[in-house]
Amino acid sequence: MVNILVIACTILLIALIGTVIAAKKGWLADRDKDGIADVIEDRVDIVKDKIDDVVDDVEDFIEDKIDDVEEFGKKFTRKKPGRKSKKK
Ligand SMILES: [Ca+2]
Repeated sequence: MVNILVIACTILLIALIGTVIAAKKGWLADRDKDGIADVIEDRVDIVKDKIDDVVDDVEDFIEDKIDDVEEFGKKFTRKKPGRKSKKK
């Protein structure tokens, strides 16, 4: 199992280096001339968008949970009405 992962990573790395070299050499289109081929940048943008969506969902979920916990905490820490806090 680990071998498959290592091989997959190696292939990806070689492919990445290959496209970077190809972009540098001008074999692949590179709009902004940063050495990263457009093909890769477009892919990365798509992946980033997907990650952003997932992160937003997770953040919403966590915020909901924090609200729940705060509501839960308030029930226990709520001061009785009319009682003032002691002065130091
Ligand atoms: Ca580029």
